[in-house]
Amino acid sequence: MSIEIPAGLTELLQGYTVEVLRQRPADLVEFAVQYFTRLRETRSQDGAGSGIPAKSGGKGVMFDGEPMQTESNGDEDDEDDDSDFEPPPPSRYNRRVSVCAEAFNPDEEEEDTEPRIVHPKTDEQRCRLQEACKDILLFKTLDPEQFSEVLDAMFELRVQTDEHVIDQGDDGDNFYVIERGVFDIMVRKDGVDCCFGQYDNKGSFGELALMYNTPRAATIIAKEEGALWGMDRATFRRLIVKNNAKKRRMYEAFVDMVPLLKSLELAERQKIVDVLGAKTFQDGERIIRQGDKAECFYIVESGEVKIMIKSKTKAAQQDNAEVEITRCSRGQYFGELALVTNKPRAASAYAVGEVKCLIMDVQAFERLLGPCKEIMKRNISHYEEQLVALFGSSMDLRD
Ligand code: 1OR
Ligand code: 1OR
Repeated sequence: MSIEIPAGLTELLQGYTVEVLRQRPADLVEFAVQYFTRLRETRSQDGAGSGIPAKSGGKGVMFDGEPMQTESNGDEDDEDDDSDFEPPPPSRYNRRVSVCAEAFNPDEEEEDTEPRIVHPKTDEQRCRLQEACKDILLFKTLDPEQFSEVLDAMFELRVQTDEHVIDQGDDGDNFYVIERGVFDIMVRKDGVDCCFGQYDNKGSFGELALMYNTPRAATIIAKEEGALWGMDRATFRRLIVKNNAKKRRMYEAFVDMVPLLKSLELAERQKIVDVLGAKTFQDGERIIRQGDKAECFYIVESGEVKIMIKSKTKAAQQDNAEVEITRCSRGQYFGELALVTNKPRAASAYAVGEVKCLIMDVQAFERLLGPCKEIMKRNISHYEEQLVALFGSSMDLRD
């Protein structure tokens, strides 16, 4: 028995498949409806009856290699330009497209046609902004020119007590850096809103929806009057998302070989790379101070880190002497204990020679390293054994 494949079917499906691979829409059916509707419109415009658009050489709906523009369902006011089927003019092409249709491919060199956004600032504002941004991990791998563009594009924003800066489920508009204020992180699960953490006068949020074209993953509520710096979506994508392609090239192979992260899926490790910051410490520099509140988790990329603890003997306590308890080298992690136990830092960490660390903030740690927590807890129980061996009693490192 032979099955006859209708003329044009292969090309038709190929064209659709290619567009799906280029644009990676979230909803394949919705995308198919839009794709084939446009295809039919081209055909009727061309007066061709074959089902294969003449304009695109039989390959489907493509505009001289430009990705197809698609609009979300609810975008009623844009219906009228659906018939516009020539290569879209730059203004239309650059316009914000619907969340599910915008492609995410950090490896793709997007054309840099967006106008640079500059919000003029006084010297005083720029100082405050620089201070707020100096420890933002997402900015740590930018080159100085990109960082300066980031600062130019940011705008100041005041928030009131109980104000929702972000609502879970919304489309992403801005990324935010905290200058001051306390903000609750609320996530709705099974219809119940739960508080999963808090930003306390530092940090940043709102990157996920912009990075991955997903709805907002959490609600962020100001607990007091506060000040934020915002960055628009287009600038975030142009600078930060593009930089993520570079980060993936730089760190993916390394992160793949970190023993702690071995149990994670490839996609989970990639997400870790997306939010990692990198920082270099000079010989003798203190990375963590015993007793401090914990904000970050560290993986050693190069060099050696010395972990020191204040001795429990009376004499040593008086002169504040520290004893070395262990060292961490390439691929090893530290700074997890305080995050897992919700306690102050149990020891101090110092660079031995020049050290480069990859750093993750506590929110990303909670969000992405859940599956590795069991391994960390197992290792923490070894700390306790060593503590007993060294000092003769356990300091109760866990809750
Ligand atoms: P967004 O663009 O999705 C909400 O908007 C933001 O909240 C999100 O980016 C993050 O910047 C921030 N899960 C999801 N989003 C979180 C989380 C989080 N923490 C901060 N954000 N967690 C998992 C909760 C189940 C971690 C809680 C500590
Ligand atoms: P942290 O967040 O408490 C200090 O910040 C870090 O030093 C800690 O996480 C661990 O990652 C790391 N006891 C306490 N902290 C240790 C220990 C340790 N080893 C590494 N860290 N030990 C108990 C000895 C008194 C184990 C020694 C081998």
